[in-house]
Amino acid sequence: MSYEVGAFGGFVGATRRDDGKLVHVFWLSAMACDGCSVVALGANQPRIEELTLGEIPGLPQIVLHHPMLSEDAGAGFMQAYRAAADGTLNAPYILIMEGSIPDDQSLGGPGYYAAMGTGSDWPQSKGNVAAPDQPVKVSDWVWALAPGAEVCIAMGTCATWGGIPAAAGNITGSMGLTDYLGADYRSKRGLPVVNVPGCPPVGDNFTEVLKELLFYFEGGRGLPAFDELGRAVWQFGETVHRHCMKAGYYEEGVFAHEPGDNQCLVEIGCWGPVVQCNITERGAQDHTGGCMIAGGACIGCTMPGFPDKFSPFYKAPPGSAISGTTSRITGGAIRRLRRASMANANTEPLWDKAHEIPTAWGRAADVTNPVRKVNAFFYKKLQYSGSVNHAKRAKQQPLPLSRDILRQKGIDLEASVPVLQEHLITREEL
Ligand code: FSX
Repeated sequence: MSYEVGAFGGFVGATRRDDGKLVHVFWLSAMACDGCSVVALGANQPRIEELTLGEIPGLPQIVLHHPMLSEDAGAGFMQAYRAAADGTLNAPYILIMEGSIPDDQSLGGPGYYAAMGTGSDWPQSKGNVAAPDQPVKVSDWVWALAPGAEVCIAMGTCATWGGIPAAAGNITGSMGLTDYLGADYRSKRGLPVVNVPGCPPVGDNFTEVLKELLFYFEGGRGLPAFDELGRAVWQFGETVHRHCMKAGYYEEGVFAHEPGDNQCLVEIGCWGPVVQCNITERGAQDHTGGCMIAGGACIGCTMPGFPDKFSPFYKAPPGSAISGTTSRITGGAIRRLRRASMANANTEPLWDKAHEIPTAWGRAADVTNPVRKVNAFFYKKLQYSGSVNHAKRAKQQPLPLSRDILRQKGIDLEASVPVLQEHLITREEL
């Protein structure tokens, strides 16, 4: 029996595009917290809706079959899964795995840890895996659907490397999709499993990979660059630390004492320097949020070793003792030198010449300080060597005659409200 393409429900609200170009996307969920579904719904580069409505030029419309998002339920919902597993879908499809896959194939009976549909939804061409009224293991759907898929995408760390359900002490024998399908697995298009790790992953990382693969399948672009573990190179080729907004603190040897502190979090358990993840440049959602931006240490959730190899959480990684101490020594010296340059750059050439900073905002820098003057002299020598010396040019400028105009006009400035009595922090004290 064959089914007309587009006869299945799919995503709520999707109408069929005129050109009839469709790719079905089958979502399977096993040992998961549903976080991956939530972040996929929050993605916006591209949005799931843009894909399901077929709004991206050059891409086919996708028909998303998702246990929680599809209009259909029960046997109606399972109809498309059955056709795909049976080879009668008559349309290309992609398999998305959310959550790790439990070792329930080895239980030797009807016992299961994660199931979807019943035996009556299962294609008999694939053998008999469950009685008509009994649940079908998700692990059965995976082995039945993976070989015919254009590509299998493991969504989230549970699906990629096993994640939390595969942590030490678990009783389910859970594993990632790559482990379940084995080293020889290739999709219909010849691709090993594509991995989008993160617990949960950045939603945009998933929709972006899906979009790039669809472009590739359509012949519009070459195969996206994936690393030796099937991760998108442009998403996971850099470490958290390299793009972290707190990395400058590390460089200057300044460290946080507790979560939420503004400084580098490495001494309170941040693994960012060795973790491959793009959350520091992409944010959690809509280019906002994300672990370090929210003051939280990186606990390595995108990495194959997560969680066991990154525990105990919030204890400084052993390697940070050496790198942190080195950074304190070298970074501390660099920080002081930078502060001196910063103090110099924080004064107008006019103030240097007039030997005063005309501000009532607390204690401004003392431009007459001899140490500061000597420092500025040598700094400028180096800075302008081989070029135009703007410091000299600025010195030759006459002082503006209308400087300090209120005093010149005899306006009484003593009657101000005393709001500035509190101690203001100067830049030198930062
Ligand atoms: Fe796993 Fe997905 Fe961690 Fe959750 O559903 S990747 S537990 S945050 O998000 O599978």
